[in-house]
Amino acid sequence: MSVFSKLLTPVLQGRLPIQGVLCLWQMTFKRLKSTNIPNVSQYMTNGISGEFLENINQRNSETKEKYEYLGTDMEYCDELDFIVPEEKGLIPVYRVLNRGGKLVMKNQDPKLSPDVYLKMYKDMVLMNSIDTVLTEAQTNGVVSFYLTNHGEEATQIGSAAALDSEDLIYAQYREAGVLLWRGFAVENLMNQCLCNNRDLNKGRQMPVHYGSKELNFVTISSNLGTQLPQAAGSAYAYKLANKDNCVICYFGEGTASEGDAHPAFNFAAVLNCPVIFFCRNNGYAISTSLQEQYSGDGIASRGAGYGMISIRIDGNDVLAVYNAVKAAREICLSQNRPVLIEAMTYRVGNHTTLVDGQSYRSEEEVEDWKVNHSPIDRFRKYITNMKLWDDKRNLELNTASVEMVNRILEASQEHKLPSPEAMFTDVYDVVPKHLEKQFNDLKNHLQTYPDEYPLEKHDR
Ligand SMILES: Cc1ncc(C[n+]2csc(CCOP(=O)(O)OP(=O)(O)O)c2C)c(N)n1
Ligand SMILES: [Mg+2]
Repeated sequence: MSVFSKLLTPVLQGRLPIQGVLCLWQMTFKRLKSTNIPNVSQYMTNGISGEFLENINQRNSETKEKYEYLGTDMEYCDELDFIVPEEKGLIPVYRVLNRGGKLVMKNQDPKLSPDVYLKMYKDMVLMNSIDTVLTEAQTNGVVSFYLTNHGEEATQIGSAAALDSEDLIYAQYREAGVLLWRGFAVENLMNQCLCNNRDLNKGRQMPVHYGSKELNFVTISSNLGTQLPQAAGSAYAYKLANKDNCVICYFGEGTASEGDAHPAFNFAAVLNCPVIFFCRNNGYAISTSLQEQYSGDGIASRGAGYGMISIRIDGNDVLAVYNAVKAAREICLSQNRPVLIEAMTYRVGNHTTLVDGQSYRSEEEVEDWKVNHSPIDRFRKYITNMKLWDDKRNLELNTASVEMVNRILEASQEHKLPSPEAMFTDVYDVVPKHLEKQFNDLKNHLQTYPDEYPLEKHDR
């Protein structure tokens, strides 16, 4: 029996006055309005006419009734409308240059000076040369460990170029190009990888764990994700101090699955912190592919859930990276809020020198990215079209760059390793008793067994 019949039968039988019908009608209508979806379905199955429902929906939208909830106003909807992520479509990828290195939209041209374009290109080539030389050095036993940035040069150089030198950087480990852009000497980089006595970390870190106080680059931690909440905290401190600078935090898409990512995103958004979360989505977390890592639309889609302005960009297009970070920086500082950038790129090299082989991906896939999607090649085409570059200069740069890196590597090998004492200093203002004891034990041990250790290679 429909609602109409239920109400009208008692009236026709004289058991209920017409005022009672109106009262019941109002109650029914009110209930439908306030409880929306489940009741609509329920009444539908009880046989309410389509016209009746249309009237209710129309009335609801006319009155624009809101679900007021503790300071927020939400719209009602009268359809059982689940959010189905795949129906929303994938977030598009912002680009400036197409694969052929041509500007797609004139109004997206950042119009940087020729000097900046040339520095961008040269730093990308330099990064590539350092990777090539140090990978070989690891094979030859000169360094204990290394990891390359091959294929991801544009994410690093494009983002670094868009920042102010006083902006604070938290990196993961695959962002050495950011340091190079800031002026970190190749010597510093080599000394760190060789852990010698010129290493700014005094040999107390694994290779590639660079850091530079002078260049506002916080020393890398191996533990994935630690940089994320630290970056949110630093950005909060910057905001409280009214600094005109933001923080940028780099991380891989695999690291976005670490527990630390959640508090970082949430604190940054809730406390309105000026931090750019820059995710390098390079397709893999060691051997784990994207399909095995997440089932949603990548990392950019997560931003909205936290209330963060977000964008997905072509990480192999250095100008797209530049424009996105430049704009993100402005949003951070003018609106005091975090921005999430997901840069789509591809890790061409092995995860590290410890993880050899490509059993988790095909050689064809790697080759395709290397040959057809190279960020360096794309930008070279662009600057060549602009008549800033040519093949001859390119050959000279590549040769000179590898030679220079090799020279610096050789010179770095001349330096001694830090003294054993360096393990015990610098952490505490005054060396605590237990460390002092350990140091004395070590000294005695080395004096007793001097031939067992290559002490001549260390500072005294
Ligand atoms: C807390 C923690 N868990 C696991 C590891 C081991 N680990 C080192 S790198 C890595 C993959 C990270 O992938 P991603 O964040 O995508 O960065 P990518 O290497 O691709 O640049 C893992 C699991 C670690 N270092 N720290
Ligand atoms: Mg990754």
